[in-house]
Amino acid sequence: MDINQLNQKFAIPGHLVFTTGQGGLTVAQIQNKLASATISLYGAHVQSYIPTSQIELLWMSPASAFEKGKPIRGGIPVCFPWFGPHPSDSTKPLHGFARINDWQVSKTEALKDGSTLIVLALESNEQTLQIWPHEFSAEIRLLVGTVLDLTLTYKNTGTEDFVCSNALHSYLNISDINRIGISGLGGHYYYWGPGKEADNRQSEDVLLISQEENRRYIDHSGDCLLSDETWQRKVRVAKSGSNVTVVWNPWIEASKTMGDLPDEGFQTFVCIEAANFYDDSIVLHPGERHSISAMIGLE
Ligand code: TA6
Repeated sequence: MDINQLNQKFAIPGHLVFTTGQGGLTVAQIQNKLASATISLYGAHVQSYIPTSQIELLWMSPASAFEKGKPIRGGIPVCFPWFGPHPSDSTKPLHGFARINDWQVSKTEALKDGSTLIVLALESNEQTLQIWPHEFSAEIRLLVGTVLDLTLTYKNTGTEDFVCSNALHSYLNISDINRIGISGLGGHYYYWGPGKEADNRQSEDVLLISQEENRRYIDHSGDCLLSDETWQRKVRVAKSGSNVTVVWNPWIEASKTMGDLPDEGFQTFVCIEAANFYDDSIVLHPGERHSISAMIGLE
């Protein structure tokens, strides 16, 4: 569907309109009494979420490509059906193919509480089956209100079991990496980056970041609270259907290796991601489904 057709079928006056976004990608522009958001149909990717009268909650790289075939750097990439490199074939796209595919709009709705819902869908097709030989249907429900509420649900529509991993890879906008703290992770064990064992344990209650971090906390299903001293705000990242939480900041050296991230970009974001990975990868029998959600909002 082109933008006119999308607007005829799914626009909601006073809530949602489809427009051409950066790089010519089609976006749903949501503006209601509670918040505004920009959601790209490419990747079902939330690019921006701003509660009314507040500063942007998500971080977007000024050097992001916004080009089909490449992931958008920032916002909330949807990592599916695998997280990180493909387990056995490193030529396959990092973090799966969901974030580099076009999703279809299946529903929009203005809710009574003033929030706006958009539901996007992706199904296995010839191209996905070549990369990942499993039939599936996936939908992502994005609810834009006082909280940004995302739920990715995927179903095994094939005849064999499949195993997958996933993440809602939120890039959170911060004033300064040296002036934030993340609580909710104290006492939990984590893998560090590609490490083979979750043999690190966070002893402190509040995580401060002063170097590259790539922590994958296991058995963690609770909330994280991101406190920003300069902006005097706290952002809660709550989740469900996820037992792994990832905290990532590339810091100085790794940032230099990423073409779509300015060298100093790491100073103004931190990723706190709801994930299923490692022993918490999801096995689905034919006909089964699983959902993972993230709820991001100000305290
Ligand atoms: O979630 C952390 C992570 O897996 C890191 O290892 C880092 O590679 C990051 O995601 C970004 O991945 P990307 O493929 O978007 O460059």
